[in-house]
This record gives sequence, structure tokens and C-alpha cells, in this order.
Amino acid sequence: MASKLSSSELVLNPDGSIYHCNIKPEELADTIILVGDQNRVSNVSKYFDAIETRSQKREIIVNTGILNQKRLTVISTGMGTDNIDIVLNELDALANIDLKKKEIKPIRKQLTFVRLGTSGAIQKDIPVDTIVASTYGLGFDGLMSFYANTESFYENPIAKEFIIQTKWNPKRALPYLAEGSEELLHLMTENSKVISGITATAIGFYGPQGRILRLNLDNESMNEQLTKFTYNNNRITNFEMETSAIYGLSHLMGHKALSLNTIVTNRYSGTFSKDPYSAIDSMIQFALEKLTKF
Ligand code: R1P
Ligand code: URA
Repeated sequence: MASKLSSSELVLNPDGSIYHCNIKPEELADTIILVGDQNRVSNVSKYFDAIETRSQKREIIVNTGILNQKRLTVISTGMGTDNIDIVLNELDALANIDLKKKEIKPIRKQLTFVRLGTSGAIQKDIPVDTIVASTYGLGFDGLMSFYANTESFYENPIAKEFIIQTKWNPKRALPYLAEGSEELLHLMTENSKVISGITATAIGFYGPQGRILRLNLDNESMNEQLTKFTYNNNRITNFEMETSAIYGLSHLMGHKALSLNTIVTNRYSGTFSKDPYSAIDSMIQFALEKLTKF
């Protein structure tokens, strides 16, 4: 017999919904759009033909509905891989744990996660308003080091070569590499203007992405080292704050994941999009069109 999870590990609200995401299993679709910004949830769900359920707790807003007969959930994660740990574990629990019996279900359900985020390009040839699909998430966040069975992330030759080429400072978390779904990458990049590359997932927006306001940096050449990094035709295209954890956790849990980001800033040229909301809206419409045919 499966062992019961205790109330301190699988935390539920009094109505039986999962603690932070605040929804019950029947409120979750199998295809889930993850966005950082809570205002982006309605910017996605406004395109649904019907919204079945809505929920909010803290920065996590969830809308589930139907578009072209496809059931979709859109959920805000807030910023950073720490929030991704919460959201992905809870969404996986909704699908794969019997919340009433508090037991792992014998048959695993596979979910599909698509992040629709914003990001900064670190290559000269990727202008603002481009959509970038992440082949891999290169994590500087350290989240995956707390889980078992992550050897393939840390032993990946690209991650190892990255550490060598950039002389990565050992006082930082060890970079790891997690792969997105090839099937979803193909779906999004086939016959489209979407470009692909490795997404560096930073643990912050300023110092961890090489931004200098009033504080000096430990390594002012970091972004230049990232831009120059190349290994077997792989290069780092962009910086954001969630993809490595989405890919890493999805891999361990057996889900499919892809990260799409609208480039709102180009760090190489020092430019910012003149109309980021239109560019993000184009990405949303593009992704919904693709997902409803998936
Ligand atoms: C920083 O401005 C935030 O924007 C990016 C980063 O990953 C970080 O979360 O993504 P979202 O626009 O999806 O939040
Ligand atoms: N989000 C990030 O994390 N970095 C950027 O430069 C832009 C958006």
C-alpha cells in the first residue's frame, strides 16, 4: 500500500485546494501556460472562448478555460526559481497525488508546461521584440542541487565546458543544464520567426545579470563571457529567471516543458523595447495558436 504524505509535506487549504496555487485537481488543465507577471494571466485568458475557473492567492493567479476545444490553464508564478519550485511541485501534486487519500497515484499523468516570459538578449543579432525558445536552461540558481537524480544536469558537457570557459567562480552555485521538450521546440520554431538557444537563468535581475547601478560587480566581464561562450554550435541567447528550474523539475517529474520569451531588452546594444506589451501580446497569440493545434 502507498504510504500517506503528512499534512506538513502535502499542505492543503481547508477547502482541500493545494496550499499556494489554491486550486483543486479538477481546476487544472493538462496544458499549462506559466507566466511571471500576474497581470499577464488575463492577457492570455482574454483569448479563451470561455473561462471555467479563476483563483488568486498572493502573486499566483490561475485561470482555466477552453480555446478551440483545448482546455488550458494559465498561471502566474511571480519572479524567480524559488517560486517555480512551489508552483511546479504543487501542479504536479494536483495531477499525480490523490489529495484526499494523500497518496501518490499509481498511474502518472504527464503535463505540458509552456512558459511565456520576458527576457534580455545577450547577443548582438537578437533585437528587442524577438521571440526566443529555450533549447536548454542553464541554471545559476542552485535549485536542482536540492533534488536527487540530477547528475545528467551537472554532468552535461555544455555545463562543464561553460564552467571551464568562463572560469566560473566556485563560491557561486554550480551551473546546471536542463533540456526543454524537443517536440514543443519543434512545434514553436517550425515555419516561424522564433529563434532558439540556451537561456541563462539568473538568481536575480541586477548583479546576477551583470547590471551595475550603484553596486560594483564581482566580475564585470561575466556578460561578455556568456556572450562569447560556444560549444558544439550551442550559444547562450538570453537571460531570465525561471527556465532552468522549469526544465529541471519537469524532467524529474516526467512532464514536457518549453520556455518562450519575448526579448524586451538587448544587453549588448543597451536597448529596451519601445512597445513591450505589443510584443508580448504577439507572443501570446502565436503560442496559443500553436498550442491549440498541439
Ligand atoms: C524580471 O523582470 C522578470 O521578468 C522575466 C524574468 O524571468 C523575471 O521573472 O520574466 P516574466 O516577465 O515572465 O516575469
Ligand atoms: N527579464 C530578465 O530577467 N532580464 C531582462 O533583462 C529582461 C527581462
